[in-house]
Amino acid sequence: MRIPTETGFTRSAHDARVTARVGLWLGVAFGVCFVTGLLSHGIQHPPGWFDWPTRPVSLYRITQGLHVVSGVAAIPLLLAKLWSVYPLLFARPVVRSVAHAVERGSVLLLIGAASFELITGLLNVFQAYPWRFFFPPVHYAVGWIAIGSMIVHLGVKLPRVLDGLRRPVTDEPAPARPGALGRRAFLGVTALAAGAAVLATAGATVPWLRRVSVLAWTSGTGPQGLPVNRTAAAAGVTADPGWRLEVVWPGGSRTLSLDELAAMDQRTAELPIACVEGWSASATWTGVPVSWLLAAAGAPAGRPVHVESLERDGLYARSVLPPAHASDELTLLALAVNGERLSLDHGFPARIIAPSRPGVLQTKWVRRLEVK
Ligand SMILES: Nc1nc2c(c(=O)[nH]1)N[C@H]1C(S)=C(S)[C@@H](COP(=O)(O)O)O[C@H]1N2
Ligand SMILES: [Mo]
Repeated sequence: MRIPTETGFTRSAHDARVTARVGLWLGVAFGVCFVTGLLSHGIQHPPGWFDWPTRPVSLYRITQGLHVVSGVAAIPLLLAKLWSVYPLLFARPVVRSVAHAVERGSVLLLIGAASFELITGLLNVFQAYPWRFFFPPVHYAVGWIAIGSMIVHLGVKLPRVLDGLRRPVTDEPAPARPGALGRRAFLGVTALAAGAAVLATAGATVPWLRRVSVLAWTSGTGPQGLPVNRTAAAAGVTADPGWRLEVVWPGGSRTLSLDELAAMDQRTAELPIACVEGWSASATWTGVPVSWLLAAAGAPAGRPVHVESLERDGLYARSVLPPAHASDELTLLALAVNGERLSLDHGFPARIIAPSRPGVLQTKWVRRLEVK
């Protein structure tokens, strides 16, 4: 099947074989991005049936790394896809039938939603928030619109997609104009651009790529060899010599000073901070496993634990450790990182650091643990 010739749209990049292949790559990138995004959302707002494992310790680092990398790869793929079909987008008449109108509408929605997701996501990687809405719920909702309209689009175009994929790209006609990109060259350039975009950002989460990742500045270093996401000054937190940790459970409570915590059995573990914004970094953390701490205090085990920060009203001043994380011995109330007492910016006097968790849930400046 050929793309209608009424548009004069038959050559090179503007060809069903090319469109189908770029579309397939884009579909895979979107699929990976959507599933890993759902996971990240589920971990941060877990429905009752959802349990996220605590092992391997880097599981969230990997899924969120895939989310960012697949989203970044999708940007050049979406541009190539639009380039490949754009004469069709302006084909006349605009509406031929009800079915055609629905199909056109779903394409518009898909382009709008996909562009919105990729642009806001990319800005988020650079920690830029030049908008007034709260990013996560909007990014999440529009993700559903993008995937929904993509599935409609794929359903409608399936015969043409399959036909395009079945036909080889190699039987090329002579170029329409001297120097015009042939089909294979166009696909090659598209793949290269996607690869370059990935390399430019993946260093934010893959340490050995850091040197080639020009855009991955966040992952570099900070105090104690680790980036700081929100400083103590930004959070309005100061060091308090009279600090005591409150531990509360149904029917009891205890407070512990920093000296008392430091005198308890400690555990040291290599654990990553994996920020939802895409950077991640591993460090060696030392502290009291939350499960040991609760047992020593006499609090019940196997329940969710609510964590509260000294920070008063920040978005990430609170988190909940689900039972699996609360009972994992690698979930630490950390007092030290990389062999030094925590600096104020990394959460002094104590912070949560747990395996396979988004950075937003690794609460700094802990003031209170409440077993529910
Ligand atoms: N109380 C509090 N804890 C917090 C945050 C915050 O804003 N407030 N930011 C979180 C985020 S988004 C990340 S990625 C990690 C980063 O930890 P770091 O600054 O020690 O690297 O801390 C988390 N803990
Ligand atoms: Mo983060």
